[in-house]
Amino acid sequence: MKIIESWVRKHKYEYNGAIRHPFIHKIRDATVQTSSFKRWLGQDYLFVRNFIPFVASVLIKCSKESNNDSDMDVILAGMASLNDEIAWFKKEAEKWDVQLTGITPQKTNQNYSSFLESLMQPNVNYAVAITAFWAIEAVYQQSFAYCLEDDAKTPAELRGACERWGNEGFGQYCNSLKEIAERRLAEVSEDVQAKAEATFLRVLEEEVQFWNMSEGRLPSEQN
Ligand code: HMH
Repeated sequence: MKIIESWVRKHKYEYNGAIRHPFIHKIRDATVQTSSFKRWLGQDYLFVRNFIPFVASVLIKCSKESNNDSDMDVILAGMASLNDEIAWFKKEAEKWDVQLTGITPQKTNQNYSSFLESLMQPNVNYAVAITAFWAIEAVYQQSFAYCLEDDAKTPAELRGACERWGNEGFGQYCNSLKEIAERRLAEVSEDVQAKAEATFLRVLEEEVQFWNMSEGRLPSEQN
């Protein structure tokens, strides 16, 4: 079995915790509070602004270490979609009357950004960074695709957000990231593999905290 696949199985509980969070369930059954969605929107805009330099750092690692040209094309496409994402956030924020300028990142968001920054260091192995990149995108893809299933009651005004990450093209992009990660993980030492596994788990934890924050829970109330 492939490495990431085996981790997803091994850590099924943690993985499901991230992709089937109460916040997502509430979007799916139309019980999410507007204030939670708006909080998520503003904070996620800030998150994405910090995610962009992280992706740039993965692109740099790729250019230095990758033995496959198409890896860079996939990451570059990811960068391009972040450009669209920023534009989407600005438009969506206007629709919901959410102020994006001067918005303060919450503690949970800051913690996630610090973690991303630690992964941007040049000494972090490309295999570890690309695993994190895949996991971050995959959690959103799986979460929002769940809100678009036939039996989902996701309200019309939230469908745009769900389609942004839950669409099939984004799913294919996540699969491409996963394939890159699988290929690189197969080539590194067990020590680096262990680091990548720990990083995967950390991403799941950060994602859960992020959903918690969106629901208005304080860090002390989490878990
Ligand atoms: C918190 N995780 C968070 N925000 C996002 N936009 C993504 C993942 C996917 O890009």
